[in-house]
Amino acid sequence: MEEFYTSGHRTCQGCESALVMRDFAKASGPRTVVTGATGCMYVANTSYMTTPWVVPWMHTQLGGGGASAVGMAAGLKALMRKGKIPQEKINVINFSGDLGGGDMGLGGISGAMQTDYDMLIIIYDNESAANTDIQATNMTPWGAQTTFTPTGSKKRIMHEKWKKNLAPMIAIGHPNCKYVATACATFPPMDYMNKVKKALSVGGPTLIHTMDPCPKGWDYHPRYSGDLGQLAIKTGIFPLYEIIKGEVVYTYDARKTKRVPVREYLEKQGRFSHFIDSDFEFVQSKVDEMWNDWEIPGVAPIKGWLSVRQ
Ligand SMILES: Cc1ncc(C[n+]2csc(CCOP(=O)(O)OP(=O)(O)O)c2C)c(N)n1
Ligand code: SF4
Repeated sequence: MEEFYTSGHRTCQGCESALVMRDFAKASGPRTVVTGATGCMYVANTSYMTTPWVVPWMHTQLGGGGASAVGMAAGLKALMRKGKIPQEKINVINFSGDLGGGDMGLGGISGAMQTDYDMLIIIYDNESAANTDIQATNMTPWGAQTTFTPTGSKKRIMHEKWKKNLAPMIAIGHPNCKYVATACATFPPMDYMNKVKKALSVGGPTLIHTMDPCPKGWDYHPRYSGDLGQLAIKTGIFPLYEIIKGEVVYTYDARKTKRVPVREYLEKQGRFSHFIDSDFEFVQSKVDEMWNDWEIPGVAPIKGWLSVRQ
């Protein structure tokens, strides 16, 4: 397969977000235009006269992912209608990070998901605002150390929130969005690229949320990025699925497979080096709850979120 994200970037060694870029470009092919929100994948991917992008690429503001994709899709449609460019399928893809897309740009992405334009939004999730030196976002996992949430002698756990559950929120709240998926660039092999292809062929707005190990922010040697992605899936802490027209399809079924203890994933990362036994046990209990007690295992705890007053 031809490459459309090649050499010339300056992301860290072992950066899985860079692989998320490379693989979506490979899967979508040459008839693709890309918009990228501010973040590592903008800053480390472009300096004056240097870029790995072979397909047309545009930077957009940190929270501007959804609006920029709508604008691009609408612009292409208008140019085709006026006969200024040939009628053909051009893939419109935006990538936004967990802060840019999952927090700041969520309103614009919500708006984009209710349009009729064909576009794919990829939320690449390295679980921090990595570009500005690893600050916590709402997608940072419970207990992780970041520059906003360092451990201390008085308070060991500074980040006490559970990770925002982005993909189901998009799927449940946006009836015009026919395809939502979670993915990891390395595991299972080809799964992510197949999901990109599917998202681009389904029609209308679509979204993929990827889990991206980040050696700098998670504090581990770059050689372990692939292992950590795989462990995130095998422990069940990051569920893998597609939601196609309202139907959940597990692409790694952690209900049926014996889950690896989550401690094996957490203790390989410096950001959790302050954990004591009860912290590992707490995270394990939350992961078990996701898979054993949620109405849609690993995806949505309907009764856990909402109840009806009797
Ligand atoms: C409106 C606005 N606020 C703050 C910034 C500074 N800033 C640039 S990149 C960034 C972090 C982005 O984090 P994320 O979207 O998670 O992407 P990552 O850097 O992790 O790839 C911030 C806060 C900005 N560019 N624009
Ligand atoms: S800080 Fe993390 S996301 Fe940013 S370039 Fe380095 S490995 Fe990639």
